[in-house]
Amino acid sequence: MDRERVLASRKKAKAGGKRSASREAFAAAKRSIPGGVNSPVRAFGSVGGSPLFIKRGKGARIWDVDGNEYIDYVGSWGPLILGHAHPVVLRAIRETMREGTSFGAPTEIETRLAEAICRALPSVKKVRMVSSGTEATMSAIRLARGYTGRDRVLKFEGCYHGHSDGLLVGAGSGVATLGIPGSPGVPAAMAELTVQAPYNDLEAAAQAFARWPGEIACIIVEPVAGNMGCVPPQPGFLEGLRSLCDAEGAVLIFDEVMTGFRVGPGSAQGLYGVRPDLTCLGKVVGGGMPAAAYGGRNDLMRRIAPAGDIYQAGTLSGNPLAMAAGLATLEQLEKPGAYEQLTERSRSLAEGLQSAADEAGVELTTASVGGMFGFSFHPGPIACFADAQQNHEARFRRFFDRMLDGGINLAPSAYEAGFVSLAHRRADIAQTLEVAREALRAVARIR
Ligand code: KE4
Repeated sequence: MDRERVLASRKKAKAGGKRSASREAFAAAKRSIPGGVNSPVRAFGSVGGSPLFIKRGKGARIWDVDGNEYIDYVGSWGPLILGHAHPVVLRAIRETMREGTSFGAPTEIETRLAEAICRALPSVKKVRMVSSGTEATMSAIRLARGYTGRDRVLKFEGCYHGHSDGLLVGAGSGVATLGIPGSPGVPAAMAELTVQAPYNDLEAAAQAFARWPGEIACIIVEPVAGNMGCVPPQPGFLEGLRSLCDAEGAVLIFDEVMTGFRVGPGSAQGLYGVRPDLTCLGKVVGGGMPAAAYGGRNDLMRRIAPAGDIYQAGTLSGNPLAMAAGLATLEQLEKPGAYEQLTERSRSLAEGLQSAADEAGVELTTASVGGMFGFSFHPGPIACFADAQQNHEARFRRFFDRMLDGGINLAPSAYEAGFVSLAHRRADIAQTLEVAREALRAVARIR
């Protein structure tokens, strides 16, 4: 988006009528959809105001129903790693849908995507397709419990693995704590089976095993935490979890729904050189269509029905249109330089935000790993959820608003990561940083 168009967009933004159509659409949606959205974070609850209703996307940009243009760093929360409406992905979906949309019977395209995943991730010997990340993690945990005969699960505060009952838990008191229901409707009996420890705290993880010896079926972890901003693993953390699981006979599950094919060609397990027993995937592997997966060691996966006795199923699992979109996306990512470009774009954005904040005298911590990034209005360091919670909410809201007014669409929550795509050019990053410099000057006025 060149400067003139940005100025025009910003002038329009100042007109105040900028988002009336979105506001009307939101009012209409709330009459038939809870909260007016089909997933809570979209409602702008933590930044206030009315969410954008999106009309279309193309490349690094989206347009709302008022016709405003934005450089987009949400990218549907990660799947749109090639950018919106990529021609190769659209063509793959179009050609597939000519033959039909779904059969409830095996199709060869499912095998092709499974083979592509197994080629990319050496730890994954077999993989089962499902339709959402929630299904993937829920199924991987059921598999770990069935395989080990144990019931408890160890997760880390601030990591989000979807909304299945056992994973919607709040943090109890203490270091390694039994979960308490994180939502009405989650039975205490389910929540209690989930033990939580602080992210990056190996000692606390070890304490959990000491406190419940022989009871913990698995550790599930985001190898880069993307649901409390963007919090990388400290050196030795993932390796330590691997050793703990080996020593305790527990299954190590990497939830790579967000990091899978996002942080590198071998995902986070390839980037950090730690081999999980099971991997959960989503987002990028569906290329913007509903698809996710879980897979791993043969001796584990052979327990999954109908090969084995641990049940999991899904009407639209392996949907041919989603497989086509996922395959087309992974094929584009195999092109030389793709991950170097994604990494360069998100790093230059994070570093640019950091220097702009330093210039404005605003305390900011930024991070980037591969094609994902995060920032928090806090001096840092940020190693766990308790650190992430120090984010200055009012400053985040002011920043979010000024960026949106300037035509930059960021995640409407400080606890989300941001995403670049192969469609983001250096000029887009430069434009984003120009808007950020002004936004940060406004933020500096908030004490
Ligand atoms: P879904 O069920 O939303 O497809 O995936 C759940 C999930 C599992 N694991 C990780 C690491 C995830 O980040 C997610 C979902 N991510 C959120 C964004 N942080 C999806 C956005 C939303 O909830 O609307």
